[in-house]
Parts: sequence; structure tokens; C-alpha cells
Amino acid sequence: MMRNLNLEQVSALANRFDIEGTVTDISPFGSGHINDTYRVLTDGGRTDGYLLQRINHHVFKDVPAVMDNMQLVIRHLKEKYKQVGGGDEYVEKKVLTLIPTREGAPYLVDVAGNFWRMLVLLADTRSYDIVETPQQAREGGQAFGQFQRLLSDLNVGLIHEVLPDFHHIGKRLGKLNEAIASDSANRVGRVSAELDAIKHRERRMHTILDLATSGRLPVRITHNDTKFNNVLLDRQDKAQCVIDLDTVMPGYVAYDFGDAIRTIINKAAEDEADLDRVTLNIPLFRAYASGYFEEAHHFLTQDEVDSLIEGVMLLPYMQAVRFLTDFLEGDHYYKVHHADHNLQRTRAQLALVAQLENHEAELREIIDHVVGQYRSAT
Ligand code: GN1
Ligand code: MG
Repeated sequence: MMRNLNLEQVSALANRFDIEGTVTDISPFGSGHINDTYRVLTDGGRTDGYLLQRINHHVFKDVPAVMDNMQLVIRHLKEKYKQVGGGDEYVEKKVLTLIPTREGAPYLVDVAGNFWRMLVLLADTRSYDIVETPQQAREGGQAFGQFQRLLSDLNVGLIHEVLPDFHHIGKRLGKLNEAIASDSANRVGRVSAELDAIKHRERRMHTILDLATSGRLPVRITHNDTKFNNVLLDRQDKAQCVIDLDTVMPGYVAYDFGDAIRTIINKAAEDEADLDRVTLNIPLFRAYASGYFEEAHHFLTQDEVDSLIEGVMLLPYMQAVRFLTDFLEGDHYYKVHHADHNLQRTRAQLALVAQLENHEAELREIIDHVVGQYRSAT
């Protein structure tokens, strides 16, 4: 856990970045589980202001590597949007812009050892924790597909693996088993139903790793946190910009597809307490797939297309494993808003896995149908 700072201290930090004018207002912003984000307003030219973020260095142990990845990806994407004729204003809408410190560094470290960075706040945009319309879902699919496509010619060897084995289900289950063995918060006795649900699905969840080990899935630059709220949409619900670049790493496309679907297809929230409300919105799945394949059908191999449904099953399962591990360890990783929050999240994600299993054949058909449409059209 990081110590809380008062707004005056945060405002002093904000003034150390190369902002226009000085800080007039500062307030907490967004719903991330890991970093702390503040909106900063100034009396300078940028009337919509900035975002100041404290990067959680207990999670991201090598912050310089995170910032290196971020700068590299931003530079590459901005170059791509320039090449298609975008002027400065357009490029600034499509790709995040980092504001350096007054000394020209990409981030600063405060006296307590916290890492801070600043970004331009994108005006007239919003993100959705729950998707409302197929148009929004389609735009999200296109945004993440385009993100992968535009990064497909950047050397993956240049990107640091800032959170090693982030989506490695074998390692995640290993961590869960360690948490069970030490039972440090004395909670294992309360979660036998959840552990059973995890145990009996374990085998299938290794499919992507098995395919990868046998060399059938290319390693690409992926986003790795493709929650739908990491796409900003504009007023017309057009995708504008992909955000939260901390976890950009080498990975498999099925992970990004699965994590996006996890947050789009669920009619309820990630932490829904009433499990009967965890049901699927299949038109949104179709719409996301359609937007995604529009961008991605050119470069995906058939093995990758076939692996996407495995990602759809795996990501909510892995999220349940991660929430449950944190619950058993006493809630150190994710911010929690009430007692048992991580357990509630675990249950909601397991309910989602069960729903997805019930509709697997239908989801598979949609993927094949949509990709087939694009492929026959070209
Ligand atoms: C965390 O903080 P946020 O919302 O960007 C987590 C993701 C999880 C997500 C679950 C670095 O993301 O992996 O999918 O919570 N990020 C990290 O909502 O662990
Ligand atoms: Mg994130």
C-alpha cells in the first residue's frame, strides 16, 4: 500500500512538470485498481488540463522500464498516425502525450520514493466500465485491433517484460497454491466452492500456453490490459485513443481479445454481487469481433484466430485466480472498497466463466463467421 498524500503535496509535484501555467485545481480521477490518478487544472493554455499519475512501484518494480516501453510505443504510434497524414492535433487525439518534468525527464521521483508522470488530458472523451451499445463495442474492437496492427512492425525485442509472466496461468495458479498453503489471512476455509470451480477447469486453461510452447503462436506486442475502459471514445462514441500503456509487453493476441471480451460481454460489473445478473450480451461480442477483425484479419494467422476463444475463457478465469489469491493474502494488490471485495470479484468472474462455457459454440461460430467475411472480401 502506498501512503496517501494531501492535495497540496500533489499539487506541488504537478508544478514540477512542464505544464503551461501553474496549478489551480487538483482532484482524484478514474477507477484504476493499481495506480493513483489525479486531474490537474492550470491557469495556462490547456484548459482541459492534465493527468498526474503515481505509478505503483510495488506492482511495477522497474518503473524506468515501464516508462521506456511507454515512450517507445508512443513515439512509434505517433509516427504511424503522422504517416497517414495526421496533423499535430489529430495525432495528439489518437495517442497519449507525456509531459516531461521541467528538467526534461519523463517522470520524477519524490522524497518518499514514489514515481510520478504526467499526461495530457484528452478533452471531450469518456470511457465506459460497462458497454452500452454495439457501436461502442465495435469501436473498442477496432481501437485495440489497430493498436496491435500499428505496433506489428516495431521490434518486439525492444519491449521490456515489465511484469514477467503476467498472463502465465501456470504461474498464477502456482501463486494461488502458495497463498492457500500459507493462509496468512486465515480465509481459506471460506473459499472451498471457489477453489473447486478453479480446480476442475484447470486443464483446459493451459491451452494457449501449450500452443505457444509448441511454437504455434507468434509473440507480438500486446496491450495486456484491454479492459474496455482503457479505450477513450469521443462524443460521437468513436474510438479516439487507447490508454493505460503500463502493461504493453510481448504477448499473445488471445490474451488481449479475451480481456476485452471479459469486460464487454458481461451485462454486469466486474465485481457484481448478484450473480444472477452476470449474463452475456452476445450482440456486443459480435460487434467487438467485427471491429477487431477489420483491423486484424490481415496479420493474424489461422492458429491465432483459433486461439481467440481460448483467451475468452482464460481471461475471466485468470482474473478470478488473481482476485482470489489477493483475497487469501489479505488484499495487498488490488484496491478494495469494502470487506470481501476481492471475494465478490472472484465469484463474479467465475460466474462469467460458467456463462461463457454455456455459450461457447455460439461464440466460436461468430468468430469464424466474422473473420470469414473479411477474408472473403479481400
Ligand atoms: C488492474 O488498475 P487497472 O484497472 O488498470 C490490473 C489488470 C486487471 C484489472 C482488473 C497491472 O488494472 O491486470 O485485469 O486491474 N493491472 C495490473 O480490473 O495488475
Ligand atoms: Mg491497467
